[in-house]
Amino acid sequence: MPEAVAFQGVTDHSGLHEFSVRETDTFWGTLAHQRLSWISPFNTVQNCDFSQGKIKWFESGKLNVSVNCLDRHVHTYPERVALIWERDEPGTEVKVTYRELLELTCRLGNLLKRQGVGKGDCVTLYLPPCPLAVASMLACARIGAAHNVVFAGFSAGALADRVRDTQSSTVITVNQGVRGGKVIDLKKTVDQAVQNCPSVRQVLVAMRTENTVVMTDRDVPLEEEMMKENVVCDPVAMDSEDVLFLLYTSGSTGKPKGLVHTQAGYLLYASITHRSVFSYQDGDVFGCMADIGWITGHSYSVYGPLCNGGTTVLFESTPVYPDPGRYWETVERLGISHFYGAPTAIRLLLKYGDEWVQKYDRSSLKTLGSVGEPINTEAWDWYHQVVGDGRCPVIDTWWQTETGGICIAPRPSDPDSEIVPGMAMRPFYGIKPTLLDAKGESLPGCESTGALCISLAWPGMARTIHNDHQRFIETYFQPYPGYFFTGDGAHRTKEGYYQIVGRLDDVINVSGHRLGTAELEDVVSLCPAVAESAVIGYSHDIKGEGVGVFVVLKRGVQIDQDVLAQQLREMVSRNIAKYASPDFIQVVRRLPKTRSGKIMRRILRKVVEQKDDLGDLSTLDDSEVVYEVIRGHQKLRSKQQD
Ligand code: 6R9
Repeated sequence: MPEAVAFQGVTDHSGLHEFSVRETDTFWGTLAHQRLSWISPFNTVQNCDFSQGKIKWFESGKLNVSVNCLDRHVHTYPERVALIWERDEPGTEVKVTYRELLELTCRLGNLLKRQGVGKGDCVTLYLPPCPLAVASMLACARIGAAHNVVFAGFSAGALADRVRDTQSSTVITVNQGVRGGKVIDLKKTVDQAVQNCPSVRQVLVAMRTENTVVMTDRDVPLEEEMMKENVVCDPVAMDSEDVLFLLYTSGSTGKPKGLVHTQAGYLLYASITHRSVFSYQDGDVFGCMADIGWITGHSYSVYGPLCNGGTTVLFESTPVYPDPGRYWETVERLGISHFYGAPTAIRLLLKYGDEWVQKYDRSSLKTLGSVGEPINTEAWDWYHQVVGDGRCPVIDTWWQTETGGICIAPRPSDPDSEIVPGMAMRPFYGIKPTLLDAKGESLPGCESTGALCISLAWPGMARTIHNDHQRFIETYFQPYPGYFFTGDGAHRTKEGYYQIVGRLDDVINVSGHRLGTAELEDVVSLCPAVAESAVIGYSHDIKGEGVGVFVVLKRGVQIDQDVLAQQLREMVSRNIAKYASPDFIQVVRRLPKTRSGKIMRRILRKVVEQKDDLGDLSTLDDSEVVYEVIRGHQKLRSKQQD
């Protein structure tokens, strides 16, 4: 790591990691000076107190994130490509230079200002990955507004919840999205959503396709109005701890959490991890396949690469459109050096065979990354051997919406240090993981398994949950006082490497997307035929986890199981998103419960995974229920196989 030069006496990777967790303020303070452009300097590095959920970095410093991501690069290399928009239609990519992206951002910033948006406001973006989406994010940052990107696969209901919770005055969308050859009516979804959102004054509509859409008084044609604006927009000086963005993610309750990230700490952490975890260098082409609607898109399609003056790919399509060679054809055509994808996509492509990969020239690739869920060794090996021809390191990166950037990954490390398949392995600089047992005792020594906590604050961590600081404290800081609790379990090997075991709470990970079981149960319970339900995640060979729904019908209700399943799937798509749609729905007479009335989801999961050992059934009110559920599940399976 070139930064190591700044720290006296530090010669190797472990020395630098030790230094970073021992002299945290010196470490992060030095990097913040080196790597960010400040309007006025900060006077304290950190001011954090986990017991109150207080996280503050670089206080009294002022800066503008869009200046760090654009202006300073425009001064040195205006014609360098900032974005490559890999549109759904192969071979139609669009390149945007730093100069062009700054102009686009300024025009949009001015347009937003003209529409009355300013510091302290929130703008919701319901957009697929595209240059206008990135420019909208940066335009918000430029004028001091917060952005709230909602994944454009979410339903009108889910979008409305997020718009209302943020009290957004403005929504930005496109007439239609295009993905996998299909046209998606995004503006229509926005129209539906904002009907119930009184805070929304205007909807800016960009044109992704040529099809016109109905425009109301509230709607503003984005391109047309933007072209009337000046290409210069003065950046607002923001405090380090002003809000940069909100991003919603699922938790243990029915209500998603709006996690809040602020300016300087987030940007520093995104950029430093982007550079050193992936050894990103000038001239490289960074291909993060995640949608901008997730934290991975925020940190590694947008903020990290742009802060580093890099070239970043915005991928609008799917891994199988028009065929399963799409990723590798894109790698060849765009000369991608860093490919950062999700295990679910790798598992899917592996099934199509090696030919789809080998058809294309992948010699531009240097590093392969994985994110979002555990990567099993079969997928890891295929990624390494077939995609990377055994010559590119595979970097399994563990992190969360809450952490802002990568916290555990095999790199950086000393040159050529070992990488163990399927493991995130090494904590990043400044990150001090701790494993705790059920009693909250820190597990000493090396080999152990427990709740993954982090014992020191780092600049990228979320600052609060929007409108609910108490929930922030209760979720992350109260379970293990003195520590940030990640919600994941982890194993530490005798070498001291970390391997993520999975969630310890009621969150399912479907194709790398988080989904709360409570959130789904709330939707299922809206169905008039349903008296009670239990939603579980179970291991699924492509999606990582599948979604299983058990329902008890109301007394006297007679409904065909297929009709019910159809109804429920529709409701889930309408109220949450398609990815949340159940893989199976099983009607049961009763659910296994403890004597105190709690549904034992753990047992249902084992039934579905066909585990012989169902664990301790002694706390069950009536263990016969379990056998009934097992018989019902076998029937359902044989029916599905027919
Ligand atoms: C970046 C992102 C976070 C949850 C996290 C964990 C799971 C992410 C992982 C991983 C095993 C990895 N997760 N990366 N599990 N190995 N490399 O995905 O953020 O959407 O907030 O999800 O995803 O369970 O707690 P987010």
